[in-house]
Amino acid sequence: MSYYVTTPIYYVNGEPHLGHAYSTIAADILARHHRQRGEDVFFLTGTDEHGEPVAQQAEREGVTPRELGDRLAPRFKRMAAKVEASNDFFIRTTDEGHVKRVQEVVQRVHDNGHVYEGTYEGLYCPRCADFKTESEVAEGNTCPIHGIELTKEKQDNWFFKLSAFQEDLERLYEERPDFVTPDFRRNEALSFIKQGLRDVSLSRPTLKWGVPVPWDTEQVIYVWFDALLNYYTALGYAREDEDLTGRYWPAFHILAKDILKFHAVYWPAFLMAAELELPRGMFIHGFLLMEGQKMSKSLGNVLDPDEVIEKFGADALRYYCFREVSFGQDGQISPAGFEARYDSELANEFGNLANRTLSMVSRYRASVVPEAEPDPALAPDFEGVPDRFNELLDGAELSQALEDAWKLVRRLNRYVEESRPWDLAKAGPGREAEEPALDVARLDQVLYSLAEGLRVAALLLHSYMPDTTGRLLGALGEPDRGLAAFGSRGGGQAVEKIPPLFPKLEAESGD
Ligand code: ME8
Repeated sequence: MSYYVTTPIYYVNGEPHLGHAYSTIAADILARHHRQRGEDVFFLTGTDEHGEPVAQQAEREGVTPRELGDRLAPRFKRMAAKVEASNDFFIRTTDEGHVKRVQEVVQRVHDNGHVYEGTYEGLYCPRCADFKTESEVAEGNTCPIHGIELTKEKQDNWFFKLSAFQEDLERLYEERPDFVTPDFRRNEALSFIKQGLRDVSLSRPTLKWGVPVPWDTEQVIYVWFDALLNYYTALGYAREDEDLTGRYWPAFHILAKDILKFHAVYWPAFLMAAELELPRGMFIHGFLLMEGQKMSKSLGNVLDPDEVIEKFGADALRYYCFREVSFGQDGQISPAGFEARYDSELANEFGNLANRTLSMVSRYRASVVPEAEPDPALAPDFEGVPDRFNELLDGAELSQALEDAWKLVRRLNRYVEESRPWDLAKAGPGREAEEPALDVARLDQVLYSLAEGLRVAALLLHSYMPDTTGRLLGALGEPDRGLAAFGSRGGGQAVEKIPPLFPKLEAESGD
């Protein structure tokens, strides 16, 4: 079975920030999770380098758009690596392979009779590269996303007959209720469709920066069609020796609500027009907010992923984002919030559990997990967990799945307190500490159950925190990475003690 997951491709009009990292991490968790399930996975991310959002920024900086892309694309590539993204390819829309394939598909849409020439007049946001419909315009003719004044623009160009796909789109939404998730986003997209679709520009005059329209050298392809097609084009040239399209297409898309319309309305219609298979689905997440506002380059209130990673580590960042903000909703993040969860959840709950378990097995059982039956007091908490976890991640419910895994971490900590292995291991009256414990069988069972529970939890958390859980699984003598049921592995493995997974943060001076 194959699984193909994508992030939006980010505009190279500013430095990457935590908002971009967020979508990339989300897609990475899904990619890693599906690999854990033994699937053949392809994970794509990259940069969107054409169109006005980039051309205007280049002009402001006094460089060419290509120079701007060449400077910033590597920054986005580096950000992906820094957050431990396991992407299989990094696409740049200036890649020759992309440009060629975009032209092929657009030509096909033209040849299939879905393109005509006309004039467009409307309110335009150059940051969104989007003409706004009446319902999308905020007070004072401003862009609701960027807060800037919209300009009245009139253009002669090529049009895509979006309106002709109205019924097909309505049918798609009816037949595939999970095409767009979560539900409230699906409803939003569907009501946009039901309001009545207008045709959209497929091209712009050539003085703009983009991919030439194959049948008209005066025009370049509108940046949104160029950009959306990245999901398709990449598979054609990501590997020199293999066209991956048949192997991976169609994709599952991760994106935020700002670009819902393009993905949930334009994109499926365009694919229908090109006679290509539609996406397997898409999950629309919310915004990370800082001090109540969307974190964004244009608003300037951004957190730099490098700084956050420097302080907390990439795994902690990956954890925090999906724990603090329910995936799908908007949510506040803050450095103080990071710190609080790092301390109380990662260092205290998870880190200590790992540390205690490894220490007790090494102290009381000479570093070998004892052979024993799983404790019936603990087993019900693990019942059906991997299946439910898979189901949640099938629906990209990243926060809910994480919550399920975390419940086990908390349960295991309570289990340590309830079963008090240190008492079980204590020498009885008149006995030496080295002598067998009072209840050898019970201590074996507790230590086995703890090590086994920790193994199961670490495997669940592996897609979220690959580095720390990888180290922990290594210390537990677990070579496999597939999800496992509680009790599915016996004892007998040698364990190792390791340094704290989440060392306590150094107190900052002045605190
Ligand atoms: O729109 N919170 O690029 P873009 C959460 N090139 N996610 C955020 C975020 C925030 N504060 N800020 C950014 C474009 N994002 C187009 C996309 S796709 C074919 C073309 C993430 O650089 C989120 O995924 O403006 C959002 O949809 C995307 O970055 C927009 O990135």
